[in-house]
Amino acid sequence: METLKDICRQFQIEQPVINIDVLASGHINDTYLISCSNNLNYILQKINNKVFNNINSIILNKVIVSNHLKNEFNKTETKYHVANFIKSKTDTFFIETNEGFWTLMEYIPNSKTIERAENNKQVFEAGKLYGNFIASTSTLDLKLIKETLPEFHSVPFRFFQFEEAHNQAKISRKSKAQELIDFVLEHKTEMFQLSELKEKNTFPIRVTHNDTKLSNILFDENDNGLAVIDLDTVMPGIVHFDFGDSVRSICSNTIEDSENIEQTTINLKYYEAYCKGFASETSNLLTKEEISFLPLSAKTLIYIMGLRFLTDYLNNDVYYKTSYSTHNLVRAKNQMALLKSVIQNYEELKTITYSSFNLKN
Ligand code: GN1
Ligand code: MG
Repeated sequence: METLKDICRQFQIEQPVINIDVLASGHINDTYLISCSNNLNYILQKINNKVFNNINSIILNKVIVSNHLKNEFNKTETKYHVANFIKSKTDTFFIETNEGFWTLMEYIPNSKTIERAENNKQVFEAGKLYGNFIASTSTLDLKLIKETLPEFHSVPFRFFQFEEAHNQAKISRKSKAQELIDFVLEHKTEMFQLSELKEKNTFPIRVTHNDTKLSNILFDENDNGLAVIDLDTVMPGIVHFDFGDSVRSICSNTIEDSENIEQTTINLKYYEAYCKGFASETSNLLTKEEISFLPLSAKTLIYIMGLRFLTDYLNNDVYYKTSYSTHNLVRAKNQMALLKSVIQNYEELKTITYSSFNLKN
């Protein structure tokens, strides 16, 4: 087996590697911080080849979007950063070993990631950056971007996967999850709406990030947003995928791994800060239909993730990294608790959304 240092040596970096730290981020890929002797740092990532099998298209999507963002930022003198890919010594953007595919990227100096929001400013900045991502990629030719994980945010597809898992699940796991299973079935009709509207071409297709969690934003030490990272799931999609997934991840009062169901509620102050940040970059771009269904996207994306964690629990944990046997069940319960809170506060969410985007009710 090649060591991580051996892997790094296959990329075009001149200085020797002096330290490697594991970065505990993400449920799918493995990520490392590589420190070199001249104070230059890099991010090494092993892409999970069970989840991502069309590696060429994924890398191409990432490179095309990064280059496009770089050009847009230069044109508009935006302060945001884009992490450059370091090519391999054979001039490719990734290398392949028995264990999977590896990419190396520049580390953006003096940057930090945050797992859970600590103040309104961080949330506003995250909204602004993810809004900027939608706005900046709106000038990119959509035909260049491949759908690498088909139906990634399709509710009918995720529901079908849930049904398949349910049909073959162990009785013990099914009975532990019964309350959640009932909840999922009870809300099915409403949660299919966004996918149905997409099928009817109600919304423009845009370049979307599709994994807009808080930890995929880099901040500086004063909580200013610096960059959007983790472009693995960049695909053609609808703005709701990004907005809804952010609300799920950024505007909850707990993290998705928390067992504290009582505290798992929507934070309306954060929701407002997120909307304001997102609207500051996108309100001139989005259509009336897109804006009016943003609150529904919050419900839907929370439902999708709850469903996916539940499905993986019923499948005996084959997809997400887990640390204990009920880890996926805990995550699914957390997401469904958040969904209940969004349902209870839905009118307030709509009012905040429409006023942030200056849309008349
Ligand atoms: C996965 O691996 P990570 O953390 O970047 C998942 C996302 C989920 C997220 C939940 C390819 O992302 O869809 O929202 O976990 N990515 C994939 O934390 O399935
Ligand atoms: Mg990701």
